[in-house]
Amino acid sequence: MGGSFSSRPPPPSPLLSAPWRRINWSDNHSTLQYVKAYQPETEDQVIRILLHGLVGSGKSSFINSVESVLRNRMCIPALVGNATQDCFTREYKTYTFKTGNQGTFPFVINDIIGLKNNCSRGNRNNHVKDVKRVMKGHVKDGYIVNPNAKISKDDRFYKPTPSANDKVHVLVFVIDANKWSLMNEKALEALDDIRDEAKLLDIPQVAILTKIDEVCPEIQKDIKNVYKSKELKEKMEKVSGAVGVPMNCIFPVKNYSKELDLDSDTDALILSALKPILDFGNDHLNKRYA
Ligand SMILES: Nc1nc2c(ncn2[C@@H]2O[C@H](COP(=O)(O)OP(=O)(O)O)[C@@H](O)[C@H]2O)c(=O)[nH]1
Ligand SMILES: [Mg+2]
Repeated sequence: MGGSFSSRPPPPSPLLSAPWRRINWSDNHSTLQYVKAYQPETEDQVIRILLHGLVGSGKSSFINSVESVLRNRMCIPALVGNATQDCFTREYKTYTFKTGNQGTFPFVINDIIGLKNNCSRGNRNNHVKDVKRVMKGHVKDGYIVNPNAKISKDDRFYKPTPSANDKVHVLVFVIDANKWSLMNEKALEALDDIRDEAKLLDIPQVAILTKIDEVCPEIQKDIKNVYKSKELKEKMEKVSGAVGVPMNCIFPVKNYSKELDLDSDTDALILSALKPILDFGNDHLNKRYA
C-alpha cells in the first residue's frame, strides 16, 4: 500500500505542562501553622463558616477532613451520608475544633442539611428562608430543620438578637465536581437566592469543588495533578460562570472519605481551601468589606 504510514498525531495530553495554581505540597506545615496560629483581632471573636449546597455534595465530609487535618489523624465528628440511604442529619449544628491544650480554635463550621436536587417548591422556599436566618445569626445550634416549615420566630431555637459572633462571616458553597451540571434549575435558583442574600449582608463567598478524585484518572492517580488537569480546569471555569463565583474563590478538594490514613497532599489541598476561608471570614468579621 505504497508505504503510507498514517502517523496519527498522539492524543493531546489530559494534563497541562505546568500547574496553573501553586500549592505548597511539600510545605503544608507552614499553612497548617498559619491556620492553627490564627488569632482573632479582638478577643472572643469567632469566625463562623457556613457550608451550604445540595445534599450529598460533601459538606459533612469536609468538616471531618478539616478536623482530621487539625488533629493529624482520621476524625469523623460529622455524620456522612451514603449513596443508598437517606441518613442525613437534620440538625443545624456548629462544629468546634479542639486545640491540643483543652481550648478550641477561634473558628467554627456550621453544617445545615443540604437542598435536595428535586424537592418541592415549598421545601425549597423553607430551606432558603432558614439559611437566610442562619446567616443573620437567628438560628441556635441544635435546631432540627423541618423541610415543611421555616424556623418560626417563636421557636426556642430562634435568637431574636444575635451577637456578631452568631452571624455567618463566610459562606462556602459546596459543590460535587461530578454532579454540578445535573443540578436542577430550581435548586440552582434557590442557591442563587441564598448567595444574593449573602451579598446584601456583605458576607464573602467561596466555593469548594469536592470529589475531584472522581473527575479524571490523572487526579485519581496523583492528587498533585489537580491544577494540571485540563478537565478540572474546564469544570471550574464552567462552575464559576454558572454560579458567579470568581475562579480565585473556587477551591478544589478531595475529602477523606474512604481511606484510613492521612496523606500530606490531601491535607495540603484541604488547607489551601481553609486558609483563605479564614482570611475572608476574618476580613468580614472586622468589617473590611463593609
Ligand atoms: N470520592 C469522594 N467521595 C466523597 C468526597 N466527599 C464526600 N464524599 C462522599 O460523598 C457522600 C456524601 O458526602 P456527605 O459529606 O455526607 O455530603 P453532605 O450531604 O453534603 O454532608 C459520602 O458517601 C462521602 O463519602 C470526596 O472528596 N471524594
Ligand atoms: Mg451532611
